[in-house]
Amino acid sequence: MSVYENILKALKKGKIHMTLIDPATSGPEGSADIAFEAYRAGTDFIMLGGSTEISPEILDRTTDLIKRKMGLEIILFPGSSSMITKKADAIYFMSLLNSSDIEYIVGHQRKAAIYLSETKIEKIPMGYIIFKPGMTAGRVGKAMLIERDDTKSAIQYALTAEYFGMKMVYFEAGSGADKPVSEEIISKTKVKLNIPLIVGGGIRDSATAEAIARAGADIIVTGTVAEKTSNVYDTLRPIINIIHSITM
Ligand code: 1GP
Repeated sequence: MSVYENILKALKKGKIHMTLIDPATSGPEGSADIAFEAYRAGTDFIMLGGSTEISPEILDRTTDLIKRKMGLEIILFPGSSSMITKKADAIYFMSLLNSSDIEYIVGHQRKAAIYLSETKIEKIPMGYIIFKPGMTAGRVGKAMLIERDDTKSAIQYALTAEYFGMKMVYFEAGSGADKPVSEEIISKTKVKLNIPLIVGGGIRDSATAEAIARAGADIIVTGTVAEKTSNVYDTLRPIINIIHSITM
C-alpha cells in the first residue's frame, strides 16, 4: 500500500497525529530520539523538514537513524527543492498556494521534479495555505497571510487545491504560533472539502488538539512541543490519545 493509502486507511478509524521534526533544530541524533519517543507515544507518521535549509546529507542521515529505531513511515515536508532525501517514504509535493512568489507555488517544485521522477519516493500533492501569524514559514514563503477570521479566503484556497487534483490541504498557522488556525475556519472549510484536511502550527496541548480535531481537522500536526520538552513521550501521549479517541 502507498503512504497515501495508509493515511486514508488510518483516517477510516479516526483522526490521526503526525509529528513534525526539523533536523535543522534537533540535528540527526536528536531528531531520531524525538521520532522514537513520538512513535512510543502513538504518533501515526513522521514528517521531516521545515523552513530552514537542510542539506540532503543531513536528511539522509536523519532518515537512516529514524528508520533504524522504528518502522513508522517518513514523509518529507520540504522548505525548498534541495530538502529531499530519497530514503524517505513519501514527500508532500506541496504548493504554497497563497505565496506572492511563484518560486513557492511552482518554482521549487519544477526544480525537484526530474530528480523525484528518478526516485521511488511517493509524491503526495498537497495544497499548503498559511494563516496569520505565519511565523518563519510565512516569511520565507512570502505568504499573503490569511486573516484569522477570513473564512471565505480559506475555503477558496482549500477548494482550489481540491479542484487542482491535490490530495490534501494543509492549514498552517506557522511553527511556534501563539494560536492555531481558528476552529470556525476549520469547521466551515471541512464541510465543503472532499480531501483530508491537515492542521498545524501552535498546537501544544491536548485541549487545543481536541478542539482542532473536533472542528474538523483530519490530521493534527505538532512539532515545537516535542522539540521543547525534556520528556517527549509524556508530552505527546495525552495529545495523541485525545486525537485518536475522536472518530467523528
Ligand atoms: C509547522 O504546523 C507545523 O509547520 C507544526 O507547528 O511547531 O507549532 O507545532 P508547531
